[in-house]
Amino acid sequence: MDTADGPWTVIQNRADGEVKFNRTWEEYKNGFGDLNGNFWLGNEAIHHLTLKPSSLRIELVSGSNDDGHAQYSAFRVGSEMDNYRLSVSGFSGNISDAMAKHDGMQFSTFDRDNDQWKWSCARASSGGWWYKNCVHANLNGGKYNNKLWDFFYNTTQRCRMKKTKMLMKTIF
Ligand SMILES: [Ca+2]
Repeated sequence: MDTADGPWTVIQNRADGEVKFNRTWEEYKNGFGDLNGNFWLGNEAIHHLTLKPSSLRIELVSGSNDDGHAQYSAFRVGSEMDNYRLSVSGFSGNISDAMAKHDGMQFSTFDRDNDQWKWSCARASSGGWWYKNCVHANLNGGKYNNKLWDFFYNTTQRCRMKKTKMLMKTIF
């Protein structure tokens, strides 16, 4: 996909509520949805893609139709043995660095709880993500209107996103 010095590989896209994101560990592992519409590429594929040095770009559209983006110069997803642990750093963008608090977290789904909360963040949010305790950014919330980003605007703590897209590219 050609955008902001691409080519980038889209790893997540949610433009409408056609595809449900409340999925099992195996589904998040292997990917689901429609590559021409709403989908999660799959943790296994993302892990393998990020074996090479990679960057991450997140493009959001708020409920008020404002565009925002966050970019991370370093992005890596660990192996399944490490529960697809997230590493993100090197933030730039025009919204807050809401992913920072998910840096270093393992992936969780409703059937596999690897978060740091006494209950299950994935069950509470109905989607798989790198939860900590629980959500500062979560683009995979199971309910379509439950895609969240902290401080998308300076003034409001947590905003619901209308559209979300996550892209990655290898750094050559
Ligand atoms: Ca837990």
